Amino acid sequence: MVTFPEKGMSEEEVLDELEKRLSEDLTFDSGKILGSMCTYPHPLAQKIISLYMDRNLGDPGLHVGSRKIEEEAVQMLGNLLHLNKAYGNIVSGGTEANILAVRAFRNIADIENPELILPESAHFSFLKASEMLKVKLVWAELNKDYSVNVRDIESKITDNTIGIVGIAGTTGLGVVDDIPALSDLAQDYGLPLHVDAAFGGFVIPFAKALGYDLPDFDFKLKGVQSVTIDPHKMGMVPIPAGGIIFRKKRFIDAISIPAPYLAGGKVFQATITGTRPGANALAVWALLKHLGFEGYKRIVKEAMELSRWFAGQIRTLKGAYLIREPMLNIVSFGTKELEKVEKELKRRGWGISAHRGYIRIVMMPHVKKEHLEEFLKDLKEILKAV
Ligand code: 0PR
Repeated sequence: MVTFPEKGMSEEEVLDELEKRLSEDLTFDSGKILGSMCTYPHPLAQKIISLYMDRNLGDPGLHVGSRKIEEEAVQMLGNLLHLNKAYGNIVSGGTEANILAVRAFRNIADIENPELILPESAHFSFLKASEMLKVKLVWAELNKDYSVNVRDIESKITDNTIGIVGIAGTTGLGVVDDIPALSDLAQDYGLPLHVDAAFGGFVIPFAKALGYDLPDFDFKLKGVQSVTIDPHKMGMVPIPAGGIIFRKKRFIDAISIPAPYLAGGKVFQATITGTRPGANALAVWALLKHLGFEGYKRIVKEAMELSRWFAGQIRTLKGAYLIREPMLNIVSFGTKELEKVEKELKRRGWGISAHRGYIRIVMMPHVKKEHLEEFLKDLKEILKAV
């Protein structure tokens, strides 16, 4: 039984115990974490968190400066996504961002049996949204290339449809759906389109600038009404830092709850969380300012090149095969005897994720070629033995 401590331990003892206990954790600098969408945060962001960890964006009347900085971070993200004026918040992650988009669509539609149409490849955060908001999920089929089948989406539109979801960087394969076609469809039917670019939002703009051929996915497309874009994934900001960006004020109005007694007077909260970290929003602002478009482009260049190299290596392996050509910096592959291979890779200390019948490798900034070479050596050995 774990009991509430009667007497306190010294600071040193506590830190010692933590250090010992956390030796079980895999760390990003070990080079062993290959399947995560998070990474070691940028040193500047770490500094900012430790300086400003007392700031609470739930009470913006107290932390007026922090609130203004959050607002600027939202505007910068909006601008990256081709919006002149953005509405939104820095939130706890992609899950909260997706829930907020569904909530806005549902509240605006205001119908009895709301339905949301989304790709079979959508992240499980929409299951949470569905359960909490009582919105029925209508799943749309995927094409052979694992992008969503736009015609199948169209065939599923009914009077109960409150909106459509497209994904720019799917969780498993990093596939970018045909967002331009989804945007046209949404406009034709007068429906809002939400783009889940939790992962891709910090990759696609920079990859496009580097010359990679990727579809438009953001507010450039008139049907897109909201975008999830997570700084705590490829943005290199510490957890928690997600982003929800809306095209129009009416979406944020639809999810705003008054908190009139707070220091700021006329305060509204359009987030799920009440008390929420200001420091992470400040870190988003700081990293966007510090790295700039050029800085993120450099990070994405390395990640994209590494992905192409790794995909080429997998192609030459006997007993392994690519699920599809990578679009972003995610490479997923299947193997013979997948379960055994996965188990053995994990036993050898590799932090990988395997689901839906394949192993997913995410070329996050902490993943270097030498780590992948080690991984491939192990993989080859294992494939020979099974
Ligand atoms: N949308 C997409 C497309 C995602 O891939 C994810 C998370 C989310 C939304 C939800 O974001 P939050 O987890 O920030 O709420 N995708 C990762 C995944 O499920 C999350 C993750 C991150 C998992 C790091 C493991 C890990 O080590 O794979």
